[in-house]
Amino acid sequence: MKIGIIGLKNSGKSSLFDILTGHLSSSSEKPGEVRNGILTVKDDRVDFIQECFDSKKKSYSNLELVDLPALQFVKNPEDRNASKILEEARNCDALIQVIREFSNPAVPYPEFGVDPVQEKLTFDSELILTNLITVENRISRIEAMQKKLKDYAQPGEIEVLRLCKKTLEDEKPLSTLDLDNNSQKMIRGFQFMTLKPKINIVNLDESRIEDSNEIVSKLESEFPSEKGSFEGICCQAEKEILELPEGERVEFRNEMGIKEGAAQKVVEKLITSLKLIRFLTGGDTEARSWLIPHGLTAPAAGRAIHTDIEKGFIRAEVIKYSDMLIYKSENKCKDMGCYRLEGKEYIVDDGDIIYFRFNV
Ligand SMILES: Nc1nc2c(ncn2[C@@H]2O[C@H](COP(=O)(O)OP(=O)(O)O)[C@@H](O)[C@H]2O)c(=O)[nH]1
Ligand SMILES: [Mg+2]
Repeated sequence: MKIGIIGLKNSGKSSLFDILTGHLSSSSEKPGEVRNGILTVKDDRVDFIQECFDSKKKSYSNLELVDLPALQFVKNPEDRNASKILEEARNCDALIQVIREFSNPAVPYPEFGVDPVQEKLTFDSELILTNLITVENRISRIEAMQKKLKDYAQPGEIEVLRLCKKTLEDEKPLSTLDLDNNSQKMIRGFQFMTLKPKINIVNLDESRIEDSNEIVSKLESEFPSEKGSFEGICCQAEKEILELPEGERVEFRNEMGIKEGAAQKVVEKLITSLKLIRFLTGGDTEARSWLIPHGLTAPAAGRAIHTDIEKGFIRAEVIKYSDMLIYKSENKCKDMGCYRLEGKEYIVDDGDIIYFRFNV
């Protein structure tokens, strides 16, 4: 799963990318360059499973991260460089929008000053406008072609696009539209950015870390349709923490009043906003977690490991994590009747420890 970091220039996108990927040298960042990295989703349950199965190694699930240079919303479609960055953003499955709250006058800020509400409004309206241009172009094209060929375009596509146009003209993101599956399918190819799942990270000033809840509440009341998607962190402080030897980090956190690591907070937000779950696997060689969308059946979940599991699925042998916490071994779970055999209709749950039987 690929997550793009977007926002205005100097909002702190690259700083956030460095924190989430554990990079410490954003000085290596070249202007205008797209950077790719990996966000490791740490999970204590994997450590526990490793002990229970006595596995040689452990691996956590990952998310791909993309540090996108400030999007240049140029209206001229011939501008190749700008459209390349937009294209990268379109290819992401979800977005993290960074909003500047830190003051630091040495870092150039937008003409309206340092104002998170204005910054979000400005950036959002650019996204909306970009989508509106795409929608209008497509509608004009369908209308022109339908004069020549009666059945040009899928039936119903133009109606869905007109609905999108109306929403965007009302300055609302497409995510506020309640589209049925069929309509969603019709517009999937456009990869509309205002339709993607998104979380908002407010990059706090060092002096306002303790006001995080208040700042986040204010933004949530200004943007009610995105309630629950905001999180406040201070990129500067987090970077300083990462540069410290591990033993000194906790003390520094306490001094700064930062309870939880930023990476953990962002990961939790992503998991809840994107409706993801993690299932686990254990064995002699490896204990591991797998990140998947919620609601998948056992064979579809197995695809995260290998497509053969889905193709040749026989059954899933499942231990609930809560049972493993009590009995601490696979055999004990079996003895206690906590080893469940599940078929292809089984919907995988967060924390399921699964052994897949398959045959290809
Ligand atoms: N004081 C302060 N400076 C920050 C903070 N976050 C980023 N900066 C600085 O702002 C500048 C721009 O940040 P950067 O992450 O490169 O922004 P980008 O343009 O969105 O990628 C850098 O010099 C950062 O060190 C912060 O929380 N506090
Ligand atoms: Mg940058």
